[in-house]
Parts: sequence; C-alpha cells; structure tokens
Amino acid sequence: MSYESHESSELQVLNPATEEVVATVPAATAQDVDAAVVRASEAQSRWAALAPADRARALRRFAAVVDEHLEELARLEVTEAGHTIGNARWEAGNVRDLLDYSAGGVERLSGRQIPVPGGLDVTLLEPLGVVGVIAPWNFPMPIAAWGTAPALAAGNAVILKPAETTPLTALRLAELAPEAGLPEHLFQVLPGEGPVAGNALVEHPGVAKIVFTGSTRVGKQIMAKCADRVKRVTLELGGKSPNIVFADADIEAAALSAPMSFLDNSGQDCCARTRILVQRTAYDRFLELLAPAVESVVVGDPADEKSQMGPLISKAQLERVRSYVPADAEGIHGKVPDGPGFWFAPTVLTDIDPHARVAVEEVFGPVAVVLPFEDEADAVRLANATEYGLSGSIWTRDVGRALRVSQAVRAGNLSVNSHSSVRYWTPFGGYQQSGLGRELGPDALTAFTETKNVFISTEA
Ligand code: TXE
Repeated sequence: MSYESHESSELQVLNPATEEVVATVPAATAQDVDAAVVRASEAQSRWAALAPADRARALRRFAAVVDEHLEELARLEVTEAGHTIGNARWEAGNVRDLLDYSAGGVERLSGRQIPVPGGLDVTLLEPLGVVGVIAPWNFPMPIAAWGTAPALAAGNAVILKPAETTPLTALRLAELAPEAGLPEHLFQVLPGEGPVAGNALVEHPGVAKIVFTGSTRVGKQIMAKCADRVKRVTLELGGKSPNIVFADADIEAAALSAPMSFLDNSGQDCCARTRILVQRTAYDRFLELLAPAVESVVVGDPADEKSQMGPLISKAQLERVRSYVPADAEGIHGKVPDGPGFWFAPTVLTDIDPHARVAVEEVFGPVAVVLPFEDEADAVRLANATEYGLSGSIWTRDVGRALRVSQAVRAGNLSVNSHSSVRYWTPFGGYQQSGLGRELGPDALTAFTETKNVFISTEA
C-alpha cells in the first residue's frame, strides 16, 4: 500500500479467522494529518469550482472502477475483517452504489428562492471544505463510503481515518480514486490510532466537519471537542435494538429470520436486533422455532461461500463478548470451529433479568436476549427502556398496530415484518445516545453544505 507516515509506528492487521498477521501499515501522526489537510484544502478549491456535471462524471467513474475491483475489495474485507464473502461482496457493492447515487445528487443539489418584500432572496448551498471521516471496523467499506461519497459530491475533500484493525480496504479505495480520475489528494486515507490521528482530525482547525461512527463513549468525547470550535459533527453510535414479535404475527417467519438479525456480521452491527421481545402467548412456540434456527447457523471460514457467520474482529472483542455471557447461562447455543480465530458461538439467553448488563448494554457479538411481554403498551415500554434508539423490527399482521408501535418506539430506523435497516436511498441515524444527524438518503449531500442566504434589494 502506498501510504507513508512520518514516524515508524505501525498498525498490525490480523486475519481474525486465523490470527495471522496479513499486513503492517504505518500509523499516521498529527503531523501527517496537518500535511493531509493542506493538500486536501488545495484539491477541494479546484474540485468545488468544477461544473456539477464534471464532478458527477468523476464520481460515476470512481463507482465504475470500484465495480471492476469488487471481488478484490470483497476478498480484502474477508481477510482483514473476517466478514463472510457474501456480506463482503454486498459491502463493496454498497460503496459502488453510494458513489453512483451521490453522483446523481450533484446536479440536483440546489438552494431556494424565497419570496420576500423589497427584493429577491436566494439560498446558496456551499461545500464545507475538508471533511474528516472516522470509521469503525465493523463495516469498514460501507461506513467509510457513507461519509465520503456525499461529502465529495457536495464539493468537499475528505480525509478518512479507518479503524486500527481494518485499514486495508480504505487504502485500496484511496488508490482507486485517482485511477478513476478523481483529483489527487481530494480523497486521502490516513490509517492510525484513534487518540492520535483521529483526534488530530477532530482538533484540526482546517477540518470543517467530523463524521464519526463508533462507540458512544468516543462519540461523546468527539462531540465535546467539536463544541470548542462549533465544528459540524455527525455521530453514528451504538444500539440495542428491539425485535418486537406480536402473537398475531407470522410467528414462523419472525422466528426463522430472527437469528440473522443479530448474528449477521457476528453481531458486530449497530442495528443488530439483540433484544427479542415476544408476546407471552406466542413465547413458547417462538422459542421452539428459534432454537434449531440458531443452532444450525453455519459458523466458519468466512471465505467459504457456505459460511453464514465468521469470527469476531479481535481478541479484545472476544473477551468483551465473553464478559457478558455467564459460563452457565441458560439458553440456546450454536457451534463454532476449533483452532485459531476469534470465535464466539451464536447465543440466545432466556430467563434473563431485563435490567441485566447483557440485556441493556451493546454487546457487539452474536448474543441476544429473549424477553416476554404482555400487551402492546408493555412491548413499547420494554422497547423504549434503553438509552439507545437506532433500529428495531415490529412483527404483526395488524396494520393499525404496526403504525401505532412505529410511532411510539423512539428509534431512527424501524422495519415492519422485516429486519432491513440500511438502504442507501433512505435516511439512517439514531435517536438519543445512538447518534446525531442522519446519513444516506435524499438529504445526504445537504449535510455536507452550509446554507448561505443572500438578499438582493430591488429598491436601491
Ligand atoms: O470503538 P471506538 P471500538 C461499539 C461497540 C464496540 C465498542 C468499542 O459496542 O464493542 O463500540 O469498539 C476511532 N478520537 N461500536 O473500541 O474506539 C478509532 O480509531 C478520534 C459501535 O473499536 O469508538 C476508530 O477509527 N477517534 C459502532 C473509531 O474511532 C477515535 C462501530 C471507532 O472506535 C478516538 C464500532 C479519539 N479519541 C464500535 N478513539 C457502530 N456504531 O456501529 C477512537 N477513535
């Protein structure tokens, strides 16, 4: 990989399925961030001055180049993040689609003409300048693209800091951008430690906005630091999403789809439906169907097309997940391969106190709890008994109930009779401590602009 840092500090990239070191990458320093901001700022002025059609064309070429390298990018994601190959292909495809979708927005991004007395009033949507994107390791490619593609489309430059454990796909995307004809230094990737390179981006006066996805703890620190400069910030943080199953639902469909709604990506998904709330009258039937579905999930080599779940990202994450699950925990347990790798078996805990740590904190592993509820009001109360508010599912055949519960649950992304959370066409983000602002969707570009109002007097 072509990136070079000022200092000799390095990041070791491990394959989480084998624990082998697959790459070492120089870690960026605050000095590297300084230099990158200068380069990005120059590139941004030229980029913003291009005709919108030319910016759109460049982003479409970038999308096409990503598409040509889709399999290579997906394999790299399998190697550094342990994602199943099927998921990794979706992820690389998501980068391509988001670049295309954002390119479509470039020419539609426009201000308004507002009727006012005594003159003409127009709003201009101006790019912010240099945007810092700080990405996590759970979806290294898509989450990097959710910040980067609309920011570039709106006329900004981007400096992306990937997570320490997963810098490789981001570095490859940074190589592909100029190959596709994007101006040099418009999109730069600086791998590095969060408190060093990440923090330097947050504190840098030349960075106009931070887009952060990661833990609520670090998100709060970043928000506080951004406050010092009133720096723009979008935060996408943790979740503890409910999967609410009413007795009138298609119980079979709900139970058979429940496992992958919290096991996908080994549960390292901020939208994971880890609190399964089931109406008491359907509880036993639901568990009877859920148990074999969880036990039969194929956990193994993520490069194998048949694997449905891979390892956790790291030893630290494995230990963190273990700390939530008591050795003698009652429930349903799947299987994991022997040998090296950061494996944790699919786990569903029953007979759990709703206030237990595992029932209220984000585990970020393949672990869910099942809790019974009595009626609609009880379901809403349990669903909202969290400081988070990112996603959730509602299973019912009653349309009125689906709408009432959708309105009552405090979360940014709900789905009825489905577990879908992320579509690049629709806004994504959290209520409460799950985040601030929205990504994706028709307004994604606007989040990377400043609105300027201009009044032109007709009376002078
Ligand atoms: O996150 P961090 P971690 C949750 C999940 C997980 C937990 C811890 O529960 O178990 O967080 O994961 C950068 N200034 N999520 O420790 O530390 C860091 O380098 C600037 C949910 O890996 O928040 C990385 O690039 N940047 C989540 C990014 O922040 C800093 C996804 C995320 O790392 C920094 C990931 C600092 N001081 C974890 N410290 C989701 N919302 O999907 C760290 N970073």
